Amino acid sequence: MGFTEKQEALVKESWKVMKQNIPEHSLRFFTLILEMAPAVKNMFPFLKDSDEIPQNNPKLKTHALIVFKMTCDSAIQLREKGQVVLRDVPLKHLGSVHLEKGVVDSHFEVVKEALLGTIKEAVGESWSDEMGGAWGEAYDQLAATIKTQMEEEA
Ligand code: HEM
Ligand code: ISQ
Repeated sequence: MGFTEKQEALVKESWKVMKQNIPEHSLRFFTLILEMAPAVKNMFPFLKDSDEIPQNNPKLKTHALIVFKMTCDSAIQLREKGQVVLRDVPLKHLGSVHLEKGVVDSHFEVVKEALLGTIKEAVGESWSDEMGGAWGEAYDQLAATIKTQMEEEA
Protein backbone atom coordinates (compact mmCIF):
# COMPACT_ATOMS: atom_id res chain seq x y z
CA MET A 1 0.00 0.00 0.00
CA GLY A 2 1.25 3.46 -0.84
CA PHE A 3 1.40 6.49 1.40
CA THR A 4 -2.13 7.63 2.15
CA GLU A 5 -3.71 11.05 2.37
CA LYS A 6 -4.36 10.36 6.03
CA GLN A 7 -0.69 9.61 6.67
CA GLU A 8 0.37 12.78 4.91
CA ALA A 9 -2.12 14.76 7.00
CA LEU A 10 -0.80 13.25 10.24
CA VAL A 11 2.75 14.24 9.35
CA LYS A 12 1.79 17.76 8.33
CA GLU A 13 -0.35 18.27 11.41
CA SER A 14 2.40 17.26 13.80
CA TRP A 15 5.01 19.24 11.88
CA LYS A 16 2.93 22.38 12.47
CA VAL A 17 3.19 21.77 16.21
CA MET A 18 6.91 20.96 16.02
CA LYS A 19 7.66 24.16 14.14
CA GLN A 20 6.49 26.27 17.04
CA ASN A 21 9.45 25.31 19.15
CA ILE A 22 12.40 24.30 17.02
CA PRO A 23 15.09 25.19 19.60
CA GLU A 24 13.62 22.87 22.21
CA HIS A 25 12.87 20.01 19.85
CA SER A 26 16.28 20.26 18.18
CA LEU A 27 17.97 19.95 21.53
CA ARG A 28 15.79 17.01 22.48
CA PHE A 29 16.50 15.33 19.13
CA PHE A 30 20.27 15.51 19.58
CA THR A 31 20.00 14.48 23.23
CA LEU A 32 18.10 11.32 22.29
CA ILE A 33 20.58 10.53 19.51
CA LEU A 34 23.58 10.87 21.83
CA GLU A 35 21.91 8.81 24.55
CA MET A 36 21.56 5.94 22.11
CA ALA A 37 24.82 6.44 20.23
CA PRO A 38 27.35 8.61 22.11
CA ALA A 39 29.98 8.31 19.39
CA VAL A 40 27.81 10.26 16.98
CA LYS A 41 28.95 13.35 18.89
CA ASN A 42 32.30 13.25 17.15
CA MET A 43 30.70 13.30 13.72
CA PHE A 44 29.21 16.75 14.13
CA PRO A 45 31.78 19.55 14.18
CA PHE A 46 29.65 21.74 16.44
CA LEU A 47 29.31 19.00 19.10
CA LYS A 48 32.78 17.58 19.03
CA ASP A 49 34.57 20.07 21.21
CA SER A 50 32.01 20.60 23.95
CA ASP A 51 31.15 18.42 26.92
CA GLU A 52 27.49 19.19 26.79
CA ILE A 53 25.12 19.69 23.93
CA PRO A 54 25.22 23.43 23.23
CA GLN A 55 21.91 24.98 24.29
CA ASN A 56 21.79 27.78 21.86
CA ASN A 57 23.83 26.85 18.87
CA PRO A 58 22.28 27.99 15.59
CA LYS A 59 23.99 25.12 13.75
CA LEU A 60 22.33 22.56 15.97
CA LYS A 61 18.95 24.05 15.18
CA THR A 62 19.62 24.27 11.45
CA HIS A 63 20.83 20.68 11.34
CA ALA A 64 17.90 19.26 13.23
CA LEU A 65 15.56 21.36 11.14
CA ILE A 66 17.02 19.82 7.98
CA VAL A 67 16.12 16.32 9.07
CA PHE A 68 12.65 17.28 10.37
CA LYS A 69 11.85 19.18 7.18
CA MET A 70 13.24 16.65 4.75
CA THR A 71 11.26 13.86 6.42
CA CYS A 72 8.12 15.95 6.26
CA ASP A 73 8.79 16.72 2.61
CA SER A 74 9.39 13.05 1.99
CA ALA A 75 5.86 12.33 3.30
CA ILE A 76 4.39 14.87 0.89
CA GLN A 77 6.28 13.38 -2.04
CA LEU A 78 5.38 9.81 -1.18
CA ARG A 79 1.74 10.85 -1.27
CA GLU A 80 2.08 12.90 -4.46
CA LYS A 81 4.45 10.77 -6.49
CA GLY A 82 4.80 7.50 -4.65
CA GLN A 83 8.52 8.07 -4.24
CA VAL A 84 11.07 10.35 -2.64
CA VAL A 85 12.86 12.83 -4.87
CA LEU A 86 15.21 15.18 -3.05
CA ARG A 87 14.46 18.80 -3.81
CA ASP A 88 16.88 20.88 -1.79
CA VAL A 89 20.16 19.02 -1.57
CA PRO A 90 21.68 17.08 -4.48
CA LEU A 91 21.50 13.37 -3.65
CA LYS A 92 25.06 12.82 -4.80
CA HIS A 93 26.32 15.34 -2.27
CA LEU A 94 24.21 13.82 0.49
CA GLY A 95 25.59 10.38 -0.31
CA SER A 96 29.20 11.47 -0.17
CA VAL A 97 28.85 13.59 2.99
CA HIS A 98 27.38 10.69 4.96
CA LEU A 99 29.86 8.24 3.56
CA GLU A 100 32.78 10.47 4.51
CA LYS A 101 31.44 10.94 8.04
CA GLY A 102 31.30 7.17 8.48
CA VAL A 103 27.52 6.91 8.82
CA VAL A 104 26.31 3.28 8.84
CA ASP A 105 22.88 1.60 8.84
CA SER A 106 22.60 1.44 12.63
CA HIS A 107 22.99 5.23 12.78
CA PHE A 108 19.97 5.58 10.55
CA GLU A 109 17.98 3.49 13.03
CA VAL A 110 19.14 5.65 15.93
CA VAL A 111 18.17 8.85 14.15
CA LYS A 112 14.79 7.32 13.34
CA GLU A 113 14.08 6.40 16.96
CA ALA A 114 15.20 9.82 18.13
CA LEU A 115 13.04 11.53 15.52
CA LEU A 116 9.95 9.55 16.54
CA GLY A 117 10.69 10.12 20.22
CA THR A 118 11.04 13.85 19.69
CA ILE A 119 7.79 14.08 17.78
CA LYS A 120 5.96 11.99 20.33
CA GLU A 121 7.00 14.31 23.14
CA ALA A 122 6.33 17.41 21.07
CA VAL A 123 2.74 16.57 20.14
CA GLY A 124 1.74 15.07 23.50
CA GLU A 125 -1.86 13.94 23.49
CA SER A 126 -2.18 14.08 19.71
CA TRP A 127 0.32 11.25 19.33
CA SER A 128 -0.92 7.97 17.90
CA ASP A 129 0.73 4.84 16.57
CA GLU A 130 -0.61 5.80 13.19
CA MET A 131 1.20 9.13 13.40
CA GLY A 132 4.41 7.36 14.35
CA GLY A 133 3.92 4.94 11.49
CA ALA A 134 3.49 7.76 8.99
CA TRP A 135 6.65 9.59 10.11
CA GLY A 136 8.51 6.29 10.30
CA GLU A 137 7.63 5.34 6.77
CA ALA A 138 8.50 8.77 5.38
CA TYR A 139 11.85 8.58 7.19
CA ASP A 140 12.56 5.01 6.05
CA GLN A 141 12.02 5.88 2.42
CA LEU A 142 14.19 8.97 2.70
CA ALA A 143 16.91 7.00 4.49
CA ALA A 144 16.73 4.26 1.85
CA THR A 145 17.27 6.85 -0.88
CA ILE A 146 20.36 8.21 0.89
CA LYS A 147 21.70 4.71 1.66
CA THR A 148 21.39 3.62 -1.97
CA GLN A 149 23.36 6.67 -3.01
CA MET A 150 25.99 5.95 -0.36
CA GLU A 151 26.45 2.48 -1.79
CA GLU A 152 26.95 3.97 -5.21
CA GLU A 153 29.53 6.44 -3.96
CA ALA A 154 31.44 3.77 -2.06
C1 HEM B 1 25.00 16.17 7.00
C2 HEM B 1 20.45 14.98 5.95
C3 HEM B 1 20.99 10.81 8.34
C4 HEM B 1 25.14 12.48 10.13
C5 HEM B 1 23.74 16.19 6.45
C6 HEM B 1 23.23 17.21 5.58
C7 HEM B 1 21.95 16.88 5.29
C8 HEM B 1 21.64 15.64 5.97
C9 HEM B 1 21.01 17.64 4.40
C10 HEM B 1 23.98 18.47 5.15
C11 HEM B 1 24.83 18.28 3.95
C12 HEM B 1 25.62 19.56 3.69
O1 HEM B 1 25.41 20.55 4.34
O2 HEM B 1 26.45 19.56 2.83
C13 HEM B 1 20.20 13.75 6.50
C14 HEM B 1 18.95 13.02 6.38
C15 HEM B 1 19.12 11.83 7.04
C16 HEM B 1 20.46 11.84 7.58
C17 HEM B 1 17.74 13.53 5.65
C18 HEM B 1 18.18 10.69 7.24
C19 HEM B 1 17.11 10.45 6.54
C20 HEM B 1 22.16 10.89 9.04
C21 HEM B 1 22.62 9.92 10.00
C22 HEM B 1 23.77 10.40 10.52
C23 HEM B 1 24.06 11.67 9.89
C24 HEM B 1 21.92 8.61 10.30
C25 HEM B 1 24.65 9.77 11.58
C26 HEM B 1 24.31 9.73 12.81
C27 HEM B 1 25.47 13.61 9.41
C28 HEM B 1 26.70 14.34 9.59
C29 HEM B 1 26.67 15.41 8.68
C30 HEM B 1 25.42 15.30 7.96
C31 HEM B 1 27.78 14.01 10.59
C32 HEM B 1 27.74 16.49 8.49
C33 HEM B 1 27.54 17.59 9.50
C34 HEM B 1 28.55 18.70 9.34
O3 HEM B 1 29.66 18.46 8.89
O4 HEM B 1 28.20 19.84 9.69
N1 HEM B 1 22.76 15.26 6.67
N2 HEM B 1 21.07 13.02 7.25
N3 HEM B 1 23.06 11.93 8.98
N4 HEM B 1 24.72 14.21 8.44
FE1 HEM B 1 22.91 13.60 7.86
C1 ISQ C 1 21.67 13.90 10.37
N1 ISQ C 1 22.15 14.58 9.34
C2 ISQ C 1 22.17 15.88 9.43
C3 ISQ C 1 21.72 16.55 10.52
C4 ISQ C 1 21.23 15.86 11.58
C5 ISQ C 1 20.74 16.46 12.72
C6 ISQ C 1 20.27 15.74 13.74
C7 ISQ C 1 20.26 14.41 13.65
C8 ISQ C 1 20.72 13.78 12.55
C9 ISQ C 1 21.20 14.50 11.49
